Amino acid sequence: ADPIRLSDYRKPAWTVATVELDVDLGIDASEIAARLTLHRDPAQASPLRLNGEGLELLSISVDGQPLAPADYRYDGSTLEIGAARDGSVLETRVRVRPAANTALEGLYLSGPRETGFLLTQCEAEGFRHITFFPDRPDVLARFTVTLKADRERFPVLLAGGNPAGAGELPDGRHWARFVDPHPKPSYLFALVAGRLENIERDYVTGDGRKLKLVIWSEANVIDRCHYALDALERSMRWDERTYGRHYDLDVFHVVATHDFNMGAMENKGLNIFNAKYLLADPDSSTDDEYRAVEAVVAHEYFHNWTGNRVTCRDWFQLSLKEGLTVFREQQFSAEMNSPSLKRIEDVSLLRRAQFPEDAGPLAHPVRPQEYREINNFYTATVYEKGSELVRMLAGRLGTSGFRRGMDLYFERHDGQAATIEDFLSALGDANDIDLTTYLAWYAQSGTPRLHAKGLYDAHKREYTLTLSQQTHATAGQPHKQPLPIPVKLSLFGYDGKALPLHLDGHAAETEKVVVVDQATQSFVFRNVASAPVPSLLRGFSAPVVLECDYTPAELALLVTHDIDGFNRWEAGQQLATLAFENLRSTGDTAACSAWCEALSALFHNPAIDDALLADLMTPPGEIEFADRQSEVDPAKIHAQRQALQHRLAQHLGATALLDRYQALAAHTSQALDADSQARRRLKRRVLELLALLDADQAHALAAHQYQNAPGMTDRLAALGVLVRDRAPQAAAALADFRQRYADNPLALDKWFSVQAQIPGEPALATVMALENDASFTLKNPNRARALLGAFASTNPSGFHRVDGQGYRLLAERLAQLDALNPQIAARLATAFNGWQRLEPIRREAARAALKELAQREGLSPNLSEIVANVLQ
Ligand code: B3K
Ligand code: ZN
Repeated sequence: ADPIRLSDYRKPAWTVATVELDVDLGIDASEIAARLTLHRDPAQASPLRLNGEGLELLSISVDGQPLAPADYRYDGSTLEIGAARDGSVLETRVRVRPAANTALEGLYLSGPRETGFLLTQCEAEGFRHITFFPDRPDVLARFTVTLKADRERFPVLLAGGNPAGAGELPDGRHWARFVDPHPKPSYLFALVAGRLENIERDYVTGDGRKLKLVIWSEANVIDRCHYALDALERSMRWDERTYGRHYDLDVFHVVATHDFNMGAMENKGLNIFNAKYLLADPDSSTDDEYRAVEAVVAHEYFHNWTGNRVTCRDWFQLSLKEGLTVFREQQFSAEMNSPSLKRIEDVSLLRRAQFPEDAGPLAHPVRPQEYREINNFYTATVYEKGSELVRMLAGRLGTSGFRRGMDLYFERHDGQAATIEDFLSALGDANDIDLTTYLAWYAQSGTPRLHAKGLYDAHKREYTLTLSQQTHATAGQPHKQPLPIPVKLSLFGYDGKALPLHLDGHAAETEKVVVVDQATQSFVFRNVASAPVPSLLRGFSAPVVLECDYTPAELALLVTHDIDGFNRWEAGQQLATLAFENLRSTGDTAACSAWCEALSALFHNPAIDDALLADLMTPPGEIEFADRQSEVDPAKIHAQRQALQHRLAQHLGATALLDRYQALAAHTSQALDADSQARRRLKRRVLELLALLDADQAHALAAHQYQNAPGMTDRLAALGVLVRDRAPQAAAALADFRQRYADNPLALDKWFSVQAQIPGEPALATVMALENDASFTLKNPNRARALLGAFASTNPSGFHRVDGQGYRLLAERLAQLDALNPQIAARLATAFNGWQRLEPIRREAARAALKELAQREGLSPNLSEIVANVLQ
């Protein structure tokens, strides 16, 4: 089939004012009766065409008249009806099969058929698997949903909107009705039915609406939902305080499921969460997972305004809701936790996940021009780079200007399906600024490289900074334009003090933003007493790769003297990268020594935060290092990165590391406050470094830490060290973990992942053995990701075997998985991205495995699109 193109967008020829759904629920078969009131755009002549994917049509009528087979045509994906007029009422009845739905899109069963519950996932195009509808986001309709089911089997019946009645039916059945007063696109529809428990809390919005917040889960995990409920309340207050946005229904339902294709879903009034991002307790969740729960709860809640009240005109605009909502979540999490640590985490994610995407055959603009399978475009580019674009806009406008712009955006587009242009116009108009130049960021793929060169003229006391930008060609975009790149900068003197900046007569802050919007631009700073060290792109002010020929001493100065945590970390990353590259190319150790010395000074500096120190002592990951090379040998990169860390460990010394470990280990609290989390983070890093110097001692400490851990963070950190090192104590710890969490699938996922991450040669045999574990199944997305995703996407030295067996294993599993769940198969297949830059032997092996996969019969459109794109 041809791709769908943004340039082909047409307004819908038919819209739907109201939908009444009557759903008769059953595990094997459910019946959906739909009554749509239709409107026709008088300017368009097309007949009524509705989406409907694989539906068993039981009856159909228009304006009360049953249709004869000759009156309509249904080919399994489109229903065409000649007889419909403006104002017509269409009634259909269809049957769907939830228990047989392994794709987890549409209406499906979570859990075993005897005890599991029914739920839906509609974004992006799942609603068409439930009933006939113009399943596109610019058709906004009022939904009334009535659910009917056996009371004993389905005691809880939920749908989006406000509760509007419930009651008994004959034969032990019951019903419940929900009316959503807010018109919404079909992708935000949801229902849930089954045996579920709940916890709830009253909430009064800032504008006086009294409502209930209710979290639902299966009985055995309901005790682990309290943290999410607190996080939800914090998110709601924050959105009121920060953006003046209040919740708008009488109830907010959140449901946890173990069977979910993604993290969570913002269905109006009925969010559905992958249990991984909702459940949290100290015994089975790490500190990182607690923060992830808070972040995802906030993200989905924030969608109520950025996504639901203002939705997207078409799926090309996906970043309008996703980039913006990720940005809002990042602001929230920064306020709830440490801003520097949050920024470090987000920039690391961008570099690990988005930069490689933007550098290879899967590169696409934040607003793609075309797609075949929309589910393949829920990418790091749309989400994370999209968020960076919003951050640049927000930075340009300042806090109050951005708020003014957001207010205008909501005022203009509430209840509408909007575009990126609408967003930029609202932000710009509210501030009398033309932001249209930023549209180029949405249209152009590839990560710009920003080259910086400084020249100091001692005689004139002038410092000239020349910044040039260049973006490499990407698939379909041979020629790139310069983009507006905001560069936040400071100049440091050699005494480590930030200098006042005199630029174009303006004085005299020590930090300033210059915008580079040409290929090359120079900025002249006057009155500079001595040659400065520039600190560029502070706070990561634009999603670019900075290339600046720093000397090791200059970077060390920034690591040592910058007071901003993020910038200090960033300088450390650059210094570690320089150290890494010099060691491998020329063997020159100067940068490595500068890195070790700067970190050693910080290690002994009591003023620095433990968590920041832990991050500072972590060099960029193997994927980030690989991203900078043209002939990648993942085994070598692993070894070289280990060697770099070994030098750091040596420099710090076993005694200092051991002392620090013991001091940190003296705190045994499992509290979640920032200091306790920070200590655990540093303790783990120190133990990992110690393991490079004195394995026996570190393993003994890890075994002890494993046995005595008060919570999952310490337990998993210790297990990780033992397993990755294949320490003699690993087997016992793994057996203990396996048994301890036999009934906790989320914890068991970690047991799979930690073993799939064993570096190098042994990983493959481990993964293959784990596939035979009784609890392994390809049917559960979390489990498949925990084993195969961890292996293929987070363990480069294990996956990229020189014999190609990693590639063949993945290809084989992708084909199997594809038959069950195409979305998950397509997502895991992106692990092949970057194969073109592998060294020749691996490259050929990867190509062969991909080619063989591409040629298999019957691949889903999802998987074929990724495989074809990655191969090109
Ligand atoms: N909007 C959903 C993602 C839906 C993915 C569909 N394949 C979750 C989120 O971004 O909040
Ligand atoms: Zn989202």
